[in-house]
Order: sequence, then C-alpha cells, then structure tokens
Amino acid sequence: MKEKIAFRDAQKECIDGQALRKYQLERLKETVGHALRTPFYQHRLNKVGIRSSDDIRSLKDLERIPFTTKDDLRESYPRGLLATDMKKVVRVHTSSGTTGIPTVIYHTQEDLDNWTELVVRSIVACGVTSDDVFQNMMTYGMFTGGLGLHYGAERLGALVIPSGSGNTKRQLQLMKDFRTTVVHATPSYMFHFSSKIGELGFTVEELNLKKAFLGAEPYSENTRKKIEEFFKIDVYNSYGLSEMNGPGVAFECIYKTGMHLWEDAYILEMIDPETKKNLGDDTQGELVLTTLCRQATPLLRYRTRDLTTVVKGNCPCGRTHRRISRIAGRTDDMLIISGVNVFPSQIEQVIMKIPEVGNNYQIYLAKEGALDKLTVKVELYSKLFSGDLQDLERLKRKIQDELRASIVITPMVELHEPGSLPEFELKAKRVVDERIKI
Ligand code: DLL
Repeated sequence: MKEKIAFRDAQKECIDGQALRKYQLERLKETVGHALRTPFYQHRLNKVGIRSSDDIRSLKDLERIPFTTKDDLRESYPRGLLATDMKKVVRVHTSSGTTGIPTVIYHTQEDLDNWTELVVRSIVACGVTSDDVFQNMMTYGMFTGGLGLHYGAERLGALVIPSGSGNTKRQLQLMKDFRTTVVHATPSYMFHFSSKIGELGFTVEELNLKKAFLGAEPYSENTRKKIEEFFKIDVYNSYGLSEMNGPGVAFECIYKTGMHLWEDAYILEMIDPETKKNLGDDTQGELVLTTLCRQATPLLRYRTRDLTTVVKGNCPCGRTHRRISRIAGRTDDMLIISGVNVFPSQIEQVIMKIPEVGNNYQIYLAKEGALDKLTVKVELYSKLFSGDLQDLERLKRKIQDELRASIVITPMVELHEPGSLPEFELKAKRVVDERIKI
C-alpha cells in the first residue's frame, strides 16, 4: 500500500464528501490492481474489459465489476483468490461454507495491521481507553471474533484477558479478580451469562463491568436493553464478517445511532437482492462491500447477504462515515446458531450419508434459557424401530458425533418413524426456527 491509512487518528475519521470519494478511487484502483493478480479476478475482470487498474477511472466504474459471492470464494478454494506471494502471507482464517468447503481469507502483516487499526478505531469510538480491562469471551481460532478484537484492544494498550468462550464460572472469576471493564461476546452468550451469575455465587455489583461489544449474530434492540439493564452497562453493536476480515467493519459509537461503516476501508453499496440494482441510501437492501486496503485477498463487490439500511442524518459524534442499521435478516438460508454459521445443507449432507436415515428430516431451533438449542429430527426406516433400543441410542450418538464434526456445535438428535415429520408438496421447509426475538 502506497500510503498507510491514517487509522491512528482514531478519535474522528472525518474525510468526507469529495475527499473520501477521491481517496476511495485511489484505493479502488490499487485494489483492482491486486485483484488482477488472482486467477479468479483476472478471468472475471478481463471479461468486462478491465485489464489494468487504469481501466478504473471513476467510482462509477465499480458498477462494471460483477459481484463476488460466497460460492465464488468456495469455488476458488484454496488459492484462487490469493493476490500475493504466499511468502508474504502471515495468517489465514476460514469460515464454514454450504458444502463443507470453507471460504479462505489470507492476510499479509499489513492486512492484519490495517484490520487491527480498524478495531482500535471502533473501540475508541465506544470510549474504550488504555485504562480499560478487556475480556474477550469470543471463540479464539479460525473464527475472527477472537483474534480480531484481541489485537485491536492490545494495540490500544488495554489490558487484554483472552478468556475465549465458555466456562462461565471461570469467566466470572477472571472478571472479578482483574476488574474487567469491557467484554466482547455474542448476545446469546451474554444472556446465558446473566442467567448464571447468581447461581454461580456472584453478583453484578461486585463486578466492575462498564461496556460490552455484542455481535456476530442478530439481536434486537430489546435484547440490548435487557442486557444493559441487567448488568448496568452500555452495549454496543458490532458488525463484521470473515470475508471482510471479521469484526471491525461497522461499529456503533457512544451515541448508539447505528454502526459506522469504515468507508475508507470498504466501499458500501446497497442492492436489491432480486434485481441486483443499486438502491442508493433510501431503502433497505443487501449490503455489498468492496475491500479497499487488503493485499492478500482483495474482494470486489462482495454480496454479504445481510439486509440493512443506511441511517439518515449526521451522528452527534461527528464521524462522517455512513452508518448502517441493525441487521434485519439474511437473504440466504445461513443460520447463525450460538454465533456459529451453519447452512442447512451441511446438516443434510451429513445425515443423508448415514444408511439408517430415511428421506425426511427437520432442523429445529429453540432457546434453552438464553442459549440457542439445535435439534435435528430424522426419520429412520421403520424396521429399525422393531429392533434393539440400544442400537437406536448408538445410532443417535453416531449421528450426533458426525454432525458435531461438520458443524462444530453439538445438536440434540431425535429419531422418528417414517411419515411422522411434516411433508411438503412444493419446497420443503426443513428449518423451524422458534428462537423468539426478545
Ligand atoms: O461473525 C465476525 C464477527 C465477530 C462480527 C465478532 C462481530 C463480532 P462470520 O462468522 O463470517 O463473521 O459471520 C458473519 O454474521 O454476515 C451476519 O449475518 C452475522 N453478523 C455479524 N455481526 C452481526 C451483528 C463474524 N452485529 C455473519 N448483527 C454476517 C447481526 C451479525 N448479524
């Protein structure tokens, strides 16, 4: 990258209007240059007459570029979208895909530094300082929620507790002993946390909690309010996706009036998911993002599948990057279960490989307390029900183990007689989602 983005100016990012557009154009040209080094984009862009970055003369030229989808990423697995020499790559993150083939995002050190600075900027916008104690209750590993926020909080100079997810008692003990002021978690975990605190012998009053960053899955304004009231803290919404690094794409500031999407790092477009026409700022649409500061895996016009709206008016904080509203839903069938992305087709692939399983199944989602509970109901061939009960138990465990290996979470498995699950004449409705929006 020719010039390093002034991410350090984390208090306010005020390049707006013309200056922002000029800046975006420079970065877009550079990004297209990077993208043309990948087999995938070389083919895609040449087809529409883009052979070098000079073919991008204005931001309007973005519309000549075809959209990139999650399927494109999968089909390019593992290296079709790598734009730099592998020697320069220092980290890789993958995310689950519909068929078990993951999507992969490579990062150079500069990519990671830029991501980290976006996170610094995001958490500074929520009033976090180097005096804070930050407990990261997101899963570490391939999931970007762990390392993404970790490095940002460290770079800011906060004390970071990399506790990871789960083990609520230990989380509480750490929180109490180290006087944690800020936590990062999924909203469902935070709810679960609130239900366990008394049972585990702790009180909210003996903690020193001030703020929480909640994201990685949809939640309502009411959920925010309930968590804020229970813990007497401020909750900030955080949006991101692994294809765009992870968290740090859009973040609320202290005014909580929508999430500022960092437009010097991403170009924001809103499209009609059916017609794929650009909608402008006035209507709810599917968010499409283009990376502007990524070397190893540049992505052009990536369809996030997330439905949102651009928030009108200015934010009292003075930041001029546009804000997006709470994510209203997705245009595809991806389920987010306890923060983990799961496609129904992944479940189908696993169960349909098991010879005892018949033709029908149902994916049932509900809440158990605050946590998401996944039950996979499968029909078996009838002769199995006249056999040994222990065999059925063994089969249940086998299905459960194979599902866990594929989708990372452990579902409940129910075995049903043939014909007992709902049948459909047209499209099957396999997913029943009864997680009520609180
Ligand atoms: O969930 C990155 C992340 C980690 C964001 C931690 C925030 C905090 P993926 O696993 O690739 O990445 O899932 C991305 O999760 O397309 C949305 O559908 C959903 N999502 C993420 N944040 C929010 C949010 C991470 N605040 C997918 N509200 C996205 C609603 C969200 N949905």
